[in-house]
Amino acid sequence: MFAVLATLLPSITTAYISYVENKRSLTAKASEELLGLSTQAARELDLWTKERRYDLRVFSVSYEVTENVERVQRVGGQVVRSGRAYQRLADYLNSVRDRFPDYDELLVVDPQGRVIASSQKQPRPLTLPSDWQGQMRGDALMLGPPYWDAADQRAEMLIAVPIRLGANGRFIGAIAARVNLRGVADTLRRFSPGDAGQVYLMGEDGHLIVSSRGTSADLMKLGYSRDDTRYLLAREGRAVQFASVTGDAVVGSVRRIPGLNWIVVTEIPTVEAFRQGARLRNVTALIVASLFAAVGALGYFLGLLIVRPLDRLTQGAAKVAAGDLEVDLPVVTGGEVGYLTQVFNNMVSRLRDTHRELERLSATDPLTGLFNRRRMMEALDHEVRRSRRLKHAFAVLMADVDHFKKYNDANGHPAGDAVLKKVGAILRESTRDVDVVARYGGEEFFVLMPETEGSGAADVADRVRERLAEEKLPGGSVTLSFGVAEFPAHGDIGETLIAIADAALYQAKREGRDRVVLAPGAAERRRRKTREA
Ligand code: GH3
Ligand code: MG
Ligand code: MG
Repeated sequence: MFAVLATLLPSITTAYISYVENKRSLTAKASEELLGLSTQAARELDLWTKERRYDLRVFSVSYEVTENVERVQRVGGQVVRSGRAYQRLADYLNSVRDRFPDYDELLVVDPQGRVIASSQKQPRPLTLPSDWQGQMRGDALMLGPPYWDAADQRAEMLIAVPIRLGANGRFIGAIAARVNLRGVADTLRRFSPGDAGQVYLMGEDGHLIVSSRGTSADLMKLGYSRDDTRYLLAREGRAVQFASVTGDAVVGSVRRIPGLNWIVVTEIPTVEAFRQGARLRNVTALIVASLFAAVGALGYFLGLLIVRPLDRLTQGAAKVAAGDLEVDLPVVTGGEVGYLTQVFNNMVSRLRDTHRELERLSATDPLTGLFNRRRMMEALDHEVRRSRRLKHAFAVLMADVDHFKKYNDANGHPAGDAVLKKVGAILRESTRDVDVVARYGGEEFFVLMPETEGSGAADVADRVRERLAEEKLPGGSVTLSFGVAEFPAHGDIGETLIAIADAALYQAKREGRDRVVLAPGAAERRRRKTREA
């Protein structure tokens, strides 16, 4: 967990900071580009209008126009489409129109706005804005609202300049032109930001006029709400994120065109603007995820390497604390943990040796090396339970050195000790491995003989007596008296058996020592037990 956190926190923080920085620099770059483009587009469009005004001015001062406007004949207010003046006017308009393909139709109107002549044979009805004369008086140019000409399938707008005559500049009519906005679309296309981006022109009320993708009736029906338009205009000259007319999320910039009630909008889809940022984000996420996986795995294995042995150590220590010294841990790692495991194993091994030694000392008699009385009692208890379960017999022998006090007195204690050692050795050698030989106390010995009947035990005792008799001891020969009892014939608990063997031993003493007495009634009781069974 620590390794994973230590990797993740710094890398995620770094990634976040670089992402934010990157986004900011991308935004700055996009804004710069968008602002530049919209400014250039606005300038171009301003220029475009100025060119149109200039063109129409040139037409309006032409001699063909000024000379003939007032000469066209009328009947009852209606223009007569014939006569020299009319023809010259119409010819002039036609020839001009042929040279300037941007103008779909050129017309001459009288001060009341009625068409006098047109470049087309059948002039379409002309609707001038109500304040057309006012507009022309101001900057000598009238700009009508852009519209979609359904008949000819094109976006157009009406432009007009006054025709004046003489030194005082008398207003005698106007030259009007239906201008095709295709040219405007072409201009915009040059400033379109990238393949996905676009530039478009809209009126100050928010409706679309032309776009860098061209002109269409549908496009002209699109538009922003009044609030959205206000929002964008309030942020003129800045790059902002907003929803385009099509609803897509875009980054864009708006610019008013001075002198016209038009706005240029330059925009690119947000996704496009931040594509680089998104790629960086994805790459970063991938790197962080791989780091997470790699460090997680490493951390996990390190954890196993450190935690597992520590776990084993803890469990081992708990076992030792509970008294189990048979613990030996595998040393699988090097380093501190491996060393600690080794030290632990050594410690437990020494503890085990000490424990065994203590156990040995607590169970044996130091002089003879035989089991002591405590250990003997345990063995007796165990044998009683075992034989009871298996319904087997076993025998116990109590032995006592005869007149040992005298021997001691005559030969000294060290010689007496040597006798006790000798007796112990003979007892040990004369019995089987499974027999338990113990020093019961002073010069008394005890032998437990599993799977043995009293008579068998008495035979063993006789053999011991014979061997002892052959022994050359420094202070002369020594004899032993024995008492023998049998399980379960003489008793089925340890204490009873000892008491009965002891009684038999005393009987042996009383009868003159150096003999074996089998407790009475063993054969008798055994017979009774067999009968009962
Ligand atoms: P009995 O034939 O009736 O058994 O006579 P006894 O002298 O052997 O019996 P008693 O109980 O009077 O004396 C036992 C003697 O054993 C007394 C003691 O000095 C001696 N003794 C007991 N333990 C040791 C020992 O560890 N070493 C030596 N050298 N003598 C011991
Ligand atoms: Mg004694
Ligand atoms: Mg004795």
